[in-house]
Amino acid sequence: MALQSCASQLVAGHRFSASNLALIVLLIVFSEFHVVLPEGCNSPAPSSECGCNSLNRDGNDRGDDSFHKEAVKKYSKEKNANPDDSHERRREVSTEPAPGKLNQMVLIPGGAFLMGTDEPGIPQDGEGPARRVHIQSFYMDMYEVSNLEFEKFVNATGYLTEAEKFGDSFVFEGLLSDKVKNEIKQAVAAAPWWLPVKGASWRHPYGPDSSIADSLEHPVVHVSWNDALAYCIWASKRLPTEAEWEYACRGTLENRLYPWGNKLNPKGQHYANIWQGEFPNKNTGEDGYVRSCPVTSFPSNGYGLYNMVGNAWEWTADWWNVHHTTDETHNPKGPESGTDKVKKGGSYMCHKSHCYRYRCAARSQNTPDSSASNLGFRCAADSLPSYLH
Ligand SMILES: *[C@@H]1O[C@H](CO)[C@@H](O)[C@H](O)[C@H]1NC(C)=O
Ligand SMILES: [Ca+2]
Ligand SMILES: [Ca+2]
Repeated sequence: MALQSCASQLVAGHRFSASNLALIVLLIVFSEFHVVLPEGCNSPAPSSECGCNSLNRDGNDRGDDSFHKEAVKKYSKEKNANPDDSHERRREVSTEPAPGKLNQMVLIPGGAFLMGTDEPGIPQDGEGPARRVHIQSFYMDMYEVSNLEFEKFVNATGYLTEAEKFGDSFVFEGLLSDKVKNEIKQAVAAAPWWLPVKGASWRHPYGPDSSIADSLEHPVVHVSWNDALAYCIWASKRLPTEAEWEYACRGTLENRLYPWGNKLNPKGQHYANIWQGEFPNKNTGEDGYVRSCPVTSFPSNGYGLYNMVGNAWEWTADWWNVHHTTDETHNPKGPESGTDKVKKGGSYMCHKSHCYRYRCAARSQNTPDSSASNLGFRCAADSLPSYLH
């Protein structure tokens, strides 16, 4: 398989010390089993790869819904309403979230739309074909889940994210201090700007010497799909399906590239937090931000949703698959099982030259236990949680 050449790329040119053995193993395992080849390994096309989908832990992909079932039990209202538990379990018992500016939802009225596109920017991602999809009314978070809201969840439940349990997470090199960078001897060869950083987590998004003190209103990052689901269940919400996410992204517009239309910068204005300049060496921050921005920044789309594209990638409920039928469907939920989950919207690292994924039809994937400095989420719900009434 072509995979082998990528595997050798992955470790080529890096020195490994004994203390890095675990990581080497992780990288090798990753390189052997990762199912989606980084761009360039299998395609002569100009690179459209941000390396975002290379950031998978080798993990024991459950490929089923066991985590979902566990989390539903652990973070459910029923469970939370039961106060006579042991101390240990009480820590897991959450109070109901308080309504705040940042956990508001909007109604997305049901309807039909064209999901995907017949003019894919990145065909191998399975952006096509365009297909007619019916969506039932649902609620969507106006904003990406912020550090502030995630901290409420962690305070209430004692939840430990997977990055904290594993002890590391992937951080974009350009955002690390020199001190942290110099301690790291390896990278993902197909995407060398991604470094596995010990101590990186949602509380320390740019490495152990960083904090969220000044970015409480920024999207929480370094959260795995499993972490995202646990949060949504705690908040009496759920993750959006990919179809719901894309329907919401389009903001009532038919068959447009972006939530606001087809022009990236209408009237010279920026509508999303992406990358300007030369990726990965120079981000001019022309849109105001070289890293994440507050979840309330930039104009909202036709449904009142902010930062659907750009800022942080957003997990969806669906398993990943690149083959879609053109059959008309109702509330599709994606494949029954898989190894990776779908993420949507691109991030502050996306540039057309390298990761043209800040479009509603664009998509990418990671294993459900993966986390990175540009990957977050927002929740959906069938009905408005009572605390938001
Ligand atoms: C979480 O708990 C800490 C420590 O008690 C507190 O300082 C912080 O304000 C709490 N965060 C939120 C969002 O409530
Ligand atoms: Ca930017
Ligand atoms: Ca986003």
